[in-house]
Amino acid sequence: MSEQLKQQAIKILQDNDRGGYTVPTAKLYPFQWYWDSVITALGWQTLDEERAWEELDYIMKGQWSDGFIPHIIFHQQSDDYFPGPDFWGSLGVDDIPIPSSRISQPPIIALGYWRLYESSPNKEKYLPKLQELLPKLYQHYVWWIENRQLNAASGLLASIHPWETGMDNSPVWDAPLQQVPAYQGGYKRKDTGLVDASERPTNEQYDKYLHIVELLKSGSSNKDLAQQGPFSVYDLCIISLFHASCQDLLKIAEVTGMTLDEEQVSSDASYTSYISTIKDFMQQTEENIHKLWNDKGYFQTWDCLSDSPLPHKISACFLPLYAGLATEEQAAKMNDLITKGLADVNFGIPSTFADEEGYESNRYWRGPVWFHINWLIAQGLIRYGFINTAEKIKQSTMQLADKDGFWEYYDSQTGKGCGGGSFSWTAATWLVWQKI
Ligand code: 2M8
Repeated sequence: MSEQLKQQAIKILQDNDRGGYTVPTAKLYPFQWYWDSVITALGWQTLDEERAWEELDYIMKGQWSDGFIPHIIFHQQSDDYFPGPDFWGSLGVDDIPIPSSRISQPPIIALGYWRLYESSPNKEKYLPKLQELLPKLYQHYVWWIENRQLNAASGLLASIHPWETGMDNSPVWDAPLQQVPAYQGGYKRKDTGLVDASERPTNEQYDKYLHIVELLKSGSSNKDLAQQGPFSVYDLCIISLFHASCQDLLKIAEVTGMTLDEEQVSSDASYTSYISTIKDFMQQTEENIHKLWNDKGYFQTWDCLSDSPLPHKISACFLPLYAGLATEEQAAKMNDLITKGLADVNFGIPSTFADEEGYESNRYWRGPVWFHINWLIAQGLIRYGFINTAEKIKQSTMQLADKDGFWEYYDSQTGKGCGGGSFSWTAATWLVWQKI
């Protein structure tokens, strides 16, 4: 381990700390992002446990009363980012505790709390906190099930915006985005003033992203958008991380004594319905995820509106490994594909595999390497016993930081750091990964 890199990673978290929450990077992303913050909290835990818990608590401050957790929480004002809280129509709205966006992100809050608790040397200190949090966590996961499960008992969740999937401009969204009209209002992007436009989504993509925001702002409900579109997909990042987080949620229920076995059932009816809803849903996911299996050896994304596969091989396709949703045989096939995918680029795993149409080695989610996703896939491979591939991913990813420091993402051919610099989840993932 390089002591110098470690100090650099720590300094990034400290510099991006805004007092209770961490921005992904200064200027480009000046607010709190849901899944960034959870990953960042895991990094904080390697140096300051209390600060790590606080990071997650700041996400929970943004939770709406119906359980929804937004993908951006605008704790403070900043003119550096577009679209801000005014564009999302969330300023001064009664039901929105802190101005925020109106879509969510990979729902990993329970995963975050569980991992902090699991590795804490001060478990007795944090147990009451988990007890207090549990109802709100349940509510969040049940919100997803109630609002995004299109067909009863499908066990699959629809995502209604590319931003929600976290993999904004992945080529897998090119086809479904064709059905989305362009936003007609005027606006000025801020991101391309800060990062080279060749590393960011195109203006045409932004026009479509904003059209969906406009629909949400003018009253379309999450449920309606999931059912009717214009964009509704089964994204494997959301589905897998939801499932993994529910496994952790049940562990939290277990340690807090709130699992509600038969004898407790009568004493707390609301918990009972939460737990059974979540457990039933998880069981359905375990069965129906296999409908997304592609005979080329991986899980594929699905367009819910045209009811057809979106077969791009992207990093998300391999996240069912992290959630333990694959069979042993499927895991072995995915291990082969990952091994090949690693060989096709100089640094990897890339967000989009190099043999896929639309692959671009330096453009955001179309081919660059992202630390946190690679860490999750490596953990998944370890779960299935593919230790060597996991180690290869680690080496191939970690050397990017040796080469170029902590960037948002890295060109999968040249290894050059791209997007925002001094990036929180990259530094955090490095801190966590170098320890294991
Ligand atoms: C990127 O997305 C935001 C919109 O949410 C943007 O480009 O403005 C994505 O990489 C997303 O996954 C990430 O959470 C966010 C902040 O790092 O940036």
